[in-house]
Amino acid sequence: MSAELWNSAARVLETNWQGDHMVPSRRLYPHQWSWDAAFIAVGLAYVNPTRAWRDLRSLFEAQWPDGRVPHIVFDPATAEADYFPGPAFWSVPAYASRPRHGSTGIVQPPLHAVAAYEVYRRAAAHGAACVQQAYGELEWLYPRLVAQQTYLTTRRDLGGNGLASIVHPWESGLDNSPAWDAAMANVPADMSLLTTFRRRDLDVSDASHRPTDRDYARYVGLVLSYRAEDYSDTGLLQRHAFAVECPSYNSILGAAELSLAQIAAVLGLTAEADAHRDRAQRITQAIVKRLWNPETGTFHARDVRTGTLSPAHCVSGLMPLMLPGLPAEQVAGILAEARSERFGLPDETGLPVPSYDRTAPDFDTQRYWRGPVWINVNWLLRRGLLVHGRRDEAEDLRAAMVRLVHRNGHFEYFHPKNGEGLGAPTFSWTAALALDLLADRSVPAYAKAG
Ligand code: 2M8
Repeated sequence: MSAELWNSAARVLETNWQGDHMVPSRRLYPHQWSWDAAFIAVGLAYVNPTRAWRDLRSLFEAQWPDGRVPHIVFDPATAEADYFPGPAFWSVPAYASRPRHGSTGIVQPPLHAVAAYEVYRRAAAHGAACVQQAYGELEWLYPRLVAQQTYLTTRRDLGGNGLASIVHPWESGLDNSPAWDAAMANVPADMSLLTTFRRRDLDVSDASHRPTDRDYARYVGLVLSYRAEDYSDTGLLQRHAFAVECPSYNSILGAAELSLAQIAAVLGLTAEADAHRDRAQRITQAIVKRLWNPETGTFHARDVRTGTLSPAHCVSGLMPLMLPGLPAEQVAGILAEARSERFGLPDETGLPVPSYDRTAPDFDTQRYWRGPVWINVNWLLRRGLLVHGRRDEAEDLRAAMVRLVHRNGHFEYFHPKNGEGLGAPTFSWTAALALDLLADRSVPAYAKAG
């Protein structure tokens, strides 16, 4: 089974390569996406490390002068009509050496330092020239990764609590997650906006698997609001209808500091390595202080505008497990939640965990981030289990992911009851992470470095 899966995954990554970047899927997502590039690099590291570095470089060449790494880098060869909202809609001005309309103005989870360290770590298997290449790439990336963290921890600390706020659900990567329902209820849904634009996603996928028109009216309205001031973050909380501290986003922010500590150590920057570890610890503490609900025993998203925690139990609440400094009480809480009937680790269902609470009345088996199983968040959860020494459960989860993708294909997401493939059929991060799941059973290095 593993050779067959390995080869099919490598083929997906071959098919979706577009000269200097990888597309998540040719039909549905014909540009480069930010956090996809991180997951993809982890898998490309095995089959084509040069492309892994090229993909990360293409993304960071589009970094804004303020440090933000855009959530989409637009491919100038792709027509405006092939993705909505496209480059003209975002209307990003020219910056640095980039032409206008080159990217979006929002961000995605900063997983790239984690990915870059993983690609570096694997270089040894490809020989000395590859190690030298990896070192050079880390040198180039390091200051850019630091600038990304600085942007998120300063300009985007809208609540002033040491956490980054997302200002659009797309920034979370978990687009229509129920985690945003309460905050999104306060965002005006101007349905007339949809008469001016056409949803391209519905041409290429089933409407019952995608966010609703009402969601899209709000998504578009939020882009217009941020765009109105050229994506400035100054005074944003006062004039923008959505600002949320997400446990998954901020856990990745913390894990990135730990990977930056390792990258700094490789580059001989010892004092900087210590500073990154301190920052990771501070982010971990802020996540516990702001996003832990002792009554539910898990983590939830906090609406910065109203100060309230979302009541929804979402897979994002399990993500702080990837932080080695998480206190024992919270580790135990996440493990209990992950094992419970809400999420049911594979010994209950044989499947990886769903994106949303299986017992919730609005659990939806098809609609995107409101129920289906996604490989990327399960891959992060498995890392968390390894970080906290839960090797057996990590192995069960690994086996469940491998089984699911082998049986059903490299789909974007999967039905949480029968495992049927949903969304895009040849999806890059599913293929890339399948390679990693086949190849690597080690504990993430930053957990051991402590
Ligand atoms: C999905 O998001 C895009 C918008 O960014 C979309 O629905 O059009 C999400 O699953 C996101 O996490 C992912 O990065 C992106 C591309 O795979 O697709």
